[in-house]
Amino acid sequence: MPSAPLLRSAHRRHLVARGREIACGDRPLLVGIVNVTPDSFSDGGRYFDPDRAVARAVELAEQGADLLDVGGESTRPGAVPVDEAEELRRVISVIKRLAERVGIPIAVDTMKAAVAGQALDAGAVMVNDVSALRFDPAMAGVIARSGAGLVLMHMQGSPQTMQQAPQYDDVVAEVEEFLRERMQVAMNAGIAESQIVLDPGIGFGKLLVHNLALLNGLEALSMLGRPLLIGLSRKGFLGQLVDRPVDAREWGTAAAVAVAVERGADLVRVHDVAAMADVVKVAAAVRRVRTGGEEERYA
Ligand code: HH2
Repeated sequence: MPSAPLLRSAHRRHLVARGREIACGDRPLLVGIVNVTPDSFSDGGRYFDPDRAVARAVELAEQGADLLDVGGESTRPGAVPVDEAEELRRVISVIKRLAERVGIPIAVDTMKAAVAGQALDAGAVMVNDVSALRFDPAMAGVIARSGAGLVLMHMQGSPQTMQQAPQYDDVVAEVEEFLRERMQVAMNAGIAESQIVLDPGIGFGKLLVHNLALLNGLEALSMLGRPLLIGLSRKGFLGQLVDRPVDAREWGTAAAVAVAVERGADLVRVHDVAAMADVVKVAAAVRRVRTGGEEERYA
């Protein structure tokens, strides 16, 4: 178990996205999900209309989102891939309008370099690439040249195949090794360490037991020295635990978000920003007292 001062310093992390400092570590950040898709697993179709997507994103910002993550391609298990022209049509106008309306940083959730490039031109400052630079060989160059923030996420297989037979000997060690290697690939391509965020990829090629092990193992991943993002909102593993449909998993999400924050998540990607803001505040206070010796703050 590392000493408290080590954990404390490990938790103040410098994240820079296109010259913009994003304060990571002092308190966990809420990343509001904006799915401009007809088929996302939990809210597919609800915000497919661009006006609705913009209205939803503005609402999330007003509820306290620290960042917005705008995506035009579902990555749920078995999702049908979207071509570049269609993905561009879905996300670029929404990002452009949002960049004029909200002050918080905007990320684009895409595996395609062309979508990332145009999203950055439209006002995004981060790219959330769930393939961790493995899908599109041009992606690393776009990130390096633009100075954009970059989320590198672990996934075993592809969204089309990932839940067929996920297999690990030691899921935490394997995810850690993968993220270390992808971070090295990114840096070799000219991306600065300060641009990088890491994500264990909950639900991406993982069984229930793997997702639970990763939640428990977040502190180990935290030792990679970069901010940790976790996306678990309404996901299937919660459905397995609480036996509820996707739109009734808010309490399950709350419990998992609390554990993730207490274990070291720096950014949580959620659909329900208003509710999760309180969850994050409470869990972050518990973490601070445990890892930072900040009891006096709550005396
Ligand atoms: N999860 C989803 C999508 N993108 N990105 C990161 N970095 N981490 C995640 O865990 C993650 C992600 C899946 O959730 P959602 O966007 O709600 O659904 P869909 O992919 O069906 O649009």
